[in-house]
Amino acid sequence: MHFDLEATDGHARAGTLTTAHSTIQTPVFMPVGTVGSVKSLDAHDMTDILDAKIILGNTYHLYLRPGDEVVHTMGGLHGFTQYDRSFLTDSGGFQAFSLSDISKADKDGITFKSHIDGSTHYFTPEKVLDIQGNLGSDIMMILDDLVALPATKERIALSIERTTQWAKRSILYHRANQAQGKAQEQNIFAIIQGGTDPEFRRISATQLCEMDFDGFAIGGLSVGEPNQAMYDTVELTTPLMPTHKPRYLMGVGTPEDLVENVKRGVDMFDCVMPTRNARNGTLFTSFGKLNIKAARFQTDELPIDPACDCFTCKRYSRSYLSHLYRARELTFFRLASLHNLHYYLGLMKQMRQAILVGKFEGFYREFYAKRA
Ligand code: PRF
Ligand code: ZN
Repeated sequence: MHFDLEATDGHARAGTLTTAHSTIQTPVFMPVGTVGSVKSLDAHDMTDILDAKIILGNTYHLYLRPGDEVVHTMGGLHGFTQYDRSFLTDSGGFQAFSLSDISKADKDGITFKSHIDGSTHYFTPEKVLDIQGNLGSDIMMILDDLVALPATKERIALSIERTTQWAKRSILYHRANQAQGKAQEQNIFAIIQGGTDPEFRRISATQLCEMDFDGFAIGGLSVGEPNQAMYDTVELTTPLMPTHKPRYLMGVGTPEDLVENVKRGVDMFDCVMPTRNARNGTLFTSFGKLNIKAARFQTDELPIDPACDCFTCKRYSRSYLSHLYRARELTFFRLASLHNLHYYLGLMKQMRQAILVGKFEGFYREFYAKRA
């Protein structure tokens, strides 16, 4: 993997990330394809219609079903899904923690129960890299130890200590695999934890950024804390991260969150929001959110956003989409997801363009002015 930082404007950055499967211009938003599909869409939609260069998959889900061995046999995520560009896979720690009835971390890993059949499983730092090896993702995330907030200082201290220990095991294991000729095309990112406590964040960032990872993520945010606390935490963390490696803010966020965190030096994002909101009728536009459920759209001949040139807006009226939504037609999920993802990918492109020409501040003002 290669990361080329092309321009900075204030703290905002524009770069190019090259993996074995695609060239990714940053800042980038990665659509979420948890089980190997971005919900309601397929590889053709992601490539030919949306032109997404990287999508996110989940170790937790794919390990439980269909099983990483099955994916491996079918040619890894690329062969299995027929999406031939980049995949980043999350490690499973966060999903074990948020989806499992019970999950319990000890010094070596995380025990959890499957949300599918209740069976018990154990993830260690090495095990989640083996799974991601079978998945063949371009970027693998390390196992991290998460805490439910609010948490005691002692619990957060333990979380960052464990995350550092697991990071050490992860990088050793991965580099040893590579020395044996394995995982040659795979990259590995560490995940900074520490809640919203500045001191814990500093310790976690410093310890992890000393290690030889290909990139670094900021985890443990967007878990219910106030927006400003997230922004402040990102603002104090990014200056502690290496300049010439990609920075990924996990599970974030709203369009405003993307703008605020690009401004603070983040390069990569993922979030279920554009696809999840699409499915419940909330559509993102240049003038803010539009709820297709509103009665006034039943006879509205305009597209979702007259300023949008997506697949859906070029063809269909609010009236038709309102009808599909009310009739619970599956076609609605696809058309709405295509629009929302096009909006998210377009927003990132606009920010990148503004950074490249040194006009991020102007972009920022206009972004908010249009939504006022
Ligand atoms: N860790 C991992 N995955 C994540 C997170 C994290 O902290 C978050 C936090 N918003 C989303 N996804 N491994
Ligand atoms: Zn559109």
